[in-house]
Amino acid sequence: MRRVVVVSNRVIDLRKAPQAGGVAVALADVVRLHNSLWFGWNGEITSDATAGVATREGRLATVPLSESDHEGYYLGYANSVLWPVFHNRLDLAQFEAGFYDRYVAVNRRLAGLLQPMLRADDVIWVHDYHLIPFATELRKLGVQNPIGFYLHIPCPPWQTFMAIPEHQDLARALAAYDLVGLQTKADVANLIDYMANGVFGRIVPDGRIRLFDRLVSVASFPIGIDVTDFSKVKRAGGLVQGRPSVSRIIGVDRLDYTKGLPQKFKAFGRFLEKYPQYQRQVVLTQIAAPTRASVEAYSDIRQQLESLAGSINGRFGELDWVPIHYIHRSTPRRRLAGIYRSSRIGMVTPLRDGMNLVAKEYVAAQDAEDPGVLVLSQFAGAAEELTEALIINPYNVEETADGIRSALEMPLAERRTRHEALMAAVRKHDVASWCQAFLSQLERVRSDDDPLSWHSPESIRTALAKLEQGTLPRLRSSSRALEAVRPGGRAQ
Ligand code: ADQ
Repeated sequence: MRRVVVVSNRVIDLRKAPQAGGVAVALADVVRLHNSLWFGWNGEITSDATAGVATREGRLATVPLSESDHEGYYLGYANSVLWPVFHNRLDLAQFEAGFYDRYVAVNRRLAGLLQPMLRADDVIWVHDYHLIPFATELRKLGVQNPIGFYLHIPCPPWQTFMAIPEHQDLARALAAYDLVGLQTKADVANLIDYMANGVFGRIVPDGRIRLFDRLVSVASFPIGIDVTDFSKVKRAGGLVQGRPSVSRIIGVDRLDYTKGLPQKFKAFGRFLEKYPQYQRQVVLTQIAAPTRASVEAYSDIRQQLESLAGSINGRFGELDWVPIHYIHRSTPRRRLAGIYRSSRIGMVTPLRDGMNLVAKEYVAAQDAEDPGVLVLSQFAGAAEELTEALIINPYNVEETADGIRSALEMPLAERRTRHEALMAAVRKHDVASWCQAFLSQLERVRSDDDPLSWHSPESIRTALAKLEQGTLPRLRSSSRALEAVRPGGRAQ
């Protein structure tokens, strides 16, 4: 089996770290399942300019960042430009001079450190928005291996993408990959639209995109979880306000402005006001792990949330009941499954999210005989698969408040039917199949390197047949893609 070299911004040893974000959780599973090397930042900031790579058990290879790299690359370009723009928050983007140069410089340095460790038959899998230029930098060093890229966050509409001053450089950097993977079909349609409209990419009949001087494949690979981690779990004991008569709503999110936490609190407050019979009967437990606290937008959201929790608790609370139980701390992962299982509702209401693994974890942790209900934002990538959840618009406080009531009053038979369908979806795209699907597609696109001749009638017929058979299902969502491969469609 070929070695898989996984590259991500942050490498975390989950045996030691109590908590992590979604990317690290998924990659730890990938590394467990494959002959692999995981390369990236160890989370440390150092003043030692000569610090090199530290390896552990031949499977983890990590490097520290300098203060200025951390500022410009991580807090700056990655989290103050790409993160907000890709989540449709242009208003929060800080296009500061110097961020982009540092971003590229760190990618160059990391690529230079990885290159001597590579073997000729390695497959390289680069993860997320921090590392878009990574393949370009490896290619400059002569690396010919297959290199795939996976974006864990959403791809924005093409006009939003074009607001990034360096968008053309980013597109050129994406073209250095053999395969670009995204979470959803909607993301694929956005990226193809951007490539076609923003940088004149053209879809060729085998479904790839001719971008600058390269051919790149773009497809969706919805990420999943390790279901066995969450099934057969026991209900958590010792939870505050744990009387059997009290129904718990659980929220577990990093404290991020994309996660819709103020909207969730407002909707819960509105629910208590509109349906007073539920006062003292329901508690919202929100676990919000601290994250990127030194980026300004994150300290703002924290203040907003604390003030909202205080005002809702002050208004509705009683001596023996506090409506919102808010914890601004990380929780050991092994405790989360039991907390999910003890909760009547899982409330996952981001304003925008690539996928959202918490939604899948909540479903997997339920008792199939007496399952809870998932209330899910239509703007989470997970909503594309988890269609049997109660899907709400998180901007609509009234609708979300009513969703809470519907979830609490849902009859057992309906809860079971919905849970069965949700569980099937969670199992279908678990973390192992996500990984397998991406890596086998990466192998395939590389072995296909001598594609059909682009313009022959035969190649067009083949492409259309593939579309009809659903072999290229992801392109169906883009009308432009269809147009491009139809005889008489736009010029290639
Ligand atoms: P995140 O934005 O981090 O991930 P999410 O997918 O929900 O979001 O993953 C969070 C993970 O961290 C979950 O596994 C959860 O259990 C864990 N977690 C969250 N809060 C925690 C806490 N307080 N204590 C312990 N564990 C906690 C990014 C994208 C998502 C995408 C993932 C994976 O933003 O859209 O789904 O990557 O691709």
